[in-house]
Amino acid sequence: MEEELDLTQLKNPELIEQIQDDLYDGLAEEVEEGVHELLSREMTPYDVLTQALVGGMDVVGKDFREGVLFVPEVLMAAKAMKASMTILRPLLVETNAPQVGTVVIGTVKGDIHDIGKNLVAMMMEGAGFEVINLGINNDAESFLDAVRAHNADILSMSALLTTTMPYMDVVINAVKQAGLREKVIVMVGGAPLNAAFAEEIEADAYCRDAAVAVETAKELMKIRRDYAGQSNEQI
Ligand code: B1M
Repeated sequence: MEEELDLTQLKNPELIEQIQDDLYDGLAEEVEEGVHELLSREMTPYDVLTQALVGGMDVVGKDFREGVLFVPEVLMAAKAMKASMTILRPLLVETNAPQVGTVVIGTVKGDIHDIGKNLVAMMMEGAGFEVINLGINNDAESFLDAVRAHNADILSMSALLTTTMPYMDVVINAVKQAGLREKVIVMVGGAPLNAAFAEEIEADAYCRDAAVAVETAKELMKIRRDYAGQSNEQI
């Protein structure tokens, strides 16, 4: 019979490696246990997220690309990742700053990838933004409705497929047609995107990862606030 591994005996790097292995194997309970153990060692929720979980998912992504893993295995890994993100979410939100703005975020039409998008949403919440998370497979109308309903400052879109990223352009055009483009900051992200694509579709920013998304959102909100202040002074 296989001996049960005592996580408390592992040093941090070994424990992180173990969590990554368990994530790879889609063992949600074991991943959660490892996450709890790292947190009990006072590792910050952000470090647990980026080093153990995102690090593990990178390996899954590489093997998926190379044909070592297939969709069912990747789904199991994604499920394990999501379970642990549920533990980390309230902790990331706790490190909260005052509310800095409202963000509508979603994955675009035709695309069901949501792990990275949810990570961005969590980190934005942690930074003090109110976040309206629309989930996956959103058409332009769904984004527009949410921007209007929540008077959003920022519209964030995620796409993980080269076939779905062009839909961001459709959404931006719909925002323009609705007369909302001057009102809302548009940020985009996802693995196949880059800054040139963001520029081409006239988004305000491309964000490489969740940390960059938070920094960019704060920066753009500040610019907007400073600009509004200047305009008021001129009146
Ligand atoms: Co899919 N998949 N997948 N997949 N999947 C990719 C994206 C792929 C690159 C794998 C590969 O071939 N190597 C490939 C896309 C190829 C391409 O178009 N260039 C691919 C494919 C082909 C597919 C299917 C077509 C497979 C099939 O059915 N034959 C299918 C498509 C389904 C659909 O959407 N219609 C499919 C399905 C799936 C699963 C359902 C099995 C699962 C998704 C589960 C889920 O999300 N709930 C899945 C997964 C897990 C992946 C990989 C392995 C991992 C994605 C992930 O979660 N990464 C992925 C390979 C890879 O990316 N290495 C792959 C971890 C996450 C933290 O990173 O999402 O990049 P990421 O998010 C980052 C940044 O990109 C950024 O910040 C995040 C955090 O730092 N970011 C933003 C993301 N969104 C942002 C929004 C912002 C800002 C930053 O707003 C401002």
